[in-house]
Amino acid sequence: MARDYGTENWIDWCPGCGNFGIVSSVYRAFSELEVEPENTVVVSGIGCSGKMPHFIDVNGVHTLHGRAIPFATGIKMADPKLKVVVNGGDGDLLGIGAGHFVALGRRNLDVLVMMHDNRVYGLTKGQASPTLPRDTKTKALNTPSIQDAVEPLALALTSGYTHVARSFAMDSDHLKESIKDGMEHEGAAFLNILQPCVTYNDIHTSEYFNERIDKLEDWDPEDIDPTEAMDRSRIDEEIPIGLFYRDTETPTFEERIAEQLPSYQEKAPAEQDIEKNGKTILDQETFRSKFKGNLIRKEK
Ligand SMILES: Cc1ncc(C[n+]2csc(CCOP(=O)(O)OP(=O)(O)O)c2C)c(N)n1
Ligand code: SF4
Ligand SMILES: [Mg+2]
Repeated sequence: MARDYGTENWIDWCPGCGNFGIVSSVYRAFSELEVEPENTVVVSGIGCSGKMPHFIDVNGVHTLHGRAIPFATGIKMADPKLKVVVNGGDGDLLGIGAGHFVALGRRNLDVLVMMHDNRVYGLTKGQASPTLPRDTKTKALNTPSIQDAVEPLALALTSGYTHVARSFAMDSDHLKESIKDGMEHEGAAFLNILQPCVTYNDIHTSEYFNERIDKLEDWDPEDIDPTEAMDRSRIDEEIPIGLFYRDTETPTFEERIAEQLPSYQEKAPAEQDIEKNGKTILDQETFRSKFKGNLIRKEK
């Protein structure tokens, strides 16, 4: 059941925050997909969005600001059978972490990136994030922002992500389905989630998004090129949401490695003994017995 994916940790987001919509949609998506907690890892950076792993009962790593994607890359490459999901803020992924965001697309590594896009730095009290449009004055700013915004979907499409979608934190059914689609895709998947920050963003509120959102209809995400997807995803008077682009032909990074190193898919690095100068210094059995206590999920 969806609630089985919750934890006992106190959720300290502000009442009404869009992050509640995101975490509850994750529970529903994981439940419907029957996600195996022991084979799933949620990786986050720092921000209000970065707290996600504490509230989802699968493996989790709360890393450094901007560095969720490098951690996720290491985890996935060490053990390709794991399902790896990144939860990051717009500042985390497109400010300090922008280079890593681009690199993941170029590699087409099988990781789902969910971006909590509230257009502000929520945790540090509302500064302008890279997705805040120029000339916008949210309540924590003294004067309107003088920087242009990055369009996350356009960047994902030009970086090489093979699954590119947008959803809305307050539309749980749409978001749950978008998360499921992203999890099922094999390759780098990007899901931009429009998320109200009720405390610091008084411009891009739930009402603002509800008035403008337009769900994609009659659109085949597989029968187009990235430029067409970019045109269709552009935010104008209306904000289109849905799956804009999917490419199942481009090889994943795991496949590219296996082509050069056939043993990679037979025995992943995480399944190998640790050796030094040809001698085993830590075998798998000893290694796993040391961590056994951490691998048992609490009875609910
Ligand atoms: C290296 C580093 N630089 C800056 C910070 C301070 N910091 C913490 S969270 C954050 C921004 C959070 O904004 P965002 O990523 O959009 O997440 P949100 O809180 O909005 O979910 C910043 C600048 C930090 N923790 N580490
Ligand atoms: S500051 Fe904004 S993003 Fe952070 S918990 Fe509060 S409402 Fe949510
Ligand atoms: Mg943010």
